Amino acid sequence: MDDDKLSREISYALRHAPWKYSLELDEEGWASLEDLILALRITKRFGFITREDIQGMLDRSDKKRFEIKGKQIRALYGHSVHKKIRKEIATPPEFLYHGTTKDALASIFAEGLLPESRQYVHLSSDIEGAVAVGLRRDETPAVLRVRAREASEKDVYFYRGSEKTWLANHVPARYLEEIPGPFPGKNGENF
Ligand code: HQG
Repeated sequence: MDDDKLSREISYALRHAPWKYSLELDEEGWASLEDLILALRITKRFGFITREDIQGMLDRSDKKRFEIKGKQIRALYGHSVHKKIRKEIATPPEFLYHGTTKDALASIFAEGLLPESRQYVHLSSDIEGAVAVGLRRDETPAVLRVRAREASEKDVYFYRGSEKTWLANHVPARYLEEIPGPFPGKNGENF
């Protein structure tokens, strides 16, 4: 089983386009696991997929993207579907981190962090996680530190995504600062 391809396809189904898989998400993003499996079986690539394949992919993944509970499955973060997924408000740690492109910095320091095409802004619980997120789009990304606890005590709600991913609706620029490297880059070289 190609875990990466399966994870991407399920992300697409549960975050962005459930209707293409005849799925309906409830308020917390849950969908029927059986219906997801039936929809995946119609595709060429996952014609013989089983619940065990999906569970195995989840268990082997270095990032907790999905959750299975009984007969249901959901994506823990990343949604772009029209109806906003309800997340639990939680008190964040003192600092959270956000990895982004250097090009986005000017705009981020003007407007704060915005969700862009997703429902929530995504934040990492450690610097390493933020570096990995930033490296998806920039070989030498910028890493921001968010004064999350202070923001939550003043005017920002934070929500739990996964263990290492936190969510917010908007993070004003006054709670952000860029942290200097060096950070470990893609091929082992620091940036
Ligand atoms: C940027 C993946 C200009 C923001 C990742 C980011 C993560 C602004 C981009 C998760 C801005 C949105 C989410 C502003 C924010 N001006 N640019 N005011 N405010 N941005 O992909 O955080 O592997 O929607 O910095 O690893 O990159 O799929 O969010 O660059 O955990 O599970 O707008 O998705 O997880 O990009 O990534 P995204 P993200 P998975």
